[in-house]
Amino acid sequence: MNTIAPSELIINERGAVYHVDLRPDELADTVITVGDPDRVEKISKHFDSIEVKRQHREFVTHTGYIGKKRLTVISTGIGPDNIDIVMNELDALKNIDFTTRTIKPNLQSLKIIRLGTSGALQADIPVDSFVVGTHGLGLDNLLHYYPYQANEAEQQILKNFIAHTQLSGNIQPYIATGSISILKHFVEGFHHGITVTCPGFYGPQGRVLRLGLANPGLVDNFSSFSSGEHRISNFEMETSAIYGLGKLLGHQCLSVNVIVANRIRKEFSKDGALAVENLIKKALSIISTL
Ligand code: R1P
Ligand code: URA
Repeated sequence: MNTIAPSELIINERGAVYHVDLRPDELADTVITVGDPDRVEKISKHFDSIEVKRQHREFVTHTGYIGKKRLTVISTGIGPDNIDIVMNELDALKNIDFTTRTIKPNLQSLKIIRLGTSGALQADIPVDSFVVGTHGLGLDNLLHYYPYQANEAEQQILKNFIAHTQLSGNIQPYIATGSISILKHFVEGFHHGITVTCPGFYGPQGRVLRLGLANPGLVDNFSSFSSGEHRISNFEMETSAIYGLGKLLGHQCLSVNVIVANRIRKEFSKDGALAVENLIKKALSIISTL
């Protein structure tokens, strides 16, 4: 059996995988990811008990229980590059034997739910509302480093998106679908739509401070896009990478975001902290029953 070399899977002296500094026994089967390290405590304060608290770099992890449900909440920091680290290390914790450094014969699936913040791209999705990403449409390039293949339905949306936005050359979009089985629990009180994932907050999301834009029409093109019943609801910086790697690794992933900015109405939440707290409470009431 092939063993995975210490240079490829780095395990520290605690027996924990390097970046997230977690041992296999410290990870629950249901994982909540957040971008902001300070949001981890805002979630775990709702747990009945906390058994594990770890921090290494931007990766803060708390594992504990709500009732009988064991949950891990972990911060990823900002961006798809961090998602590459977190998704691969979460999968390694579950599906690689750290003693023999071999892939386990029976692979297991994690439930991974992102609770994030995001910008709305439709006038009718107001600030402080909640959006579930039916798909992650990636303008980052992470999935291009893996043998990723969109299915036929995904390819059709992508084809229509490329035709509509005329994106080509140095931006090569990809698309992956969120977990339908988790999504069906997030219906009442949630908007649904395609979440676009951008490799930056300013230029890649059409924000102009001192620099101009290479693609000045991009945000308008997002808002006016539709493909059958699908339209783009929002953008942020992690979802497509979570959905794409989740699909390749066999995990069930869903991204749920609270809208802090509406880019069409040019509005920003008057109390973003309260909006995040409201999302956490509503999402935990669902996640604790999954
Ligand atoms: C940008 O401000 C960050 O906020 C959003 C974006 O995806 C990006 O990570 O999500 P989080 O609030 O989860 O970090
Ligand atoms: N996070 C983003 O990436 N964009 C926004 O507009 C708001 C939050």
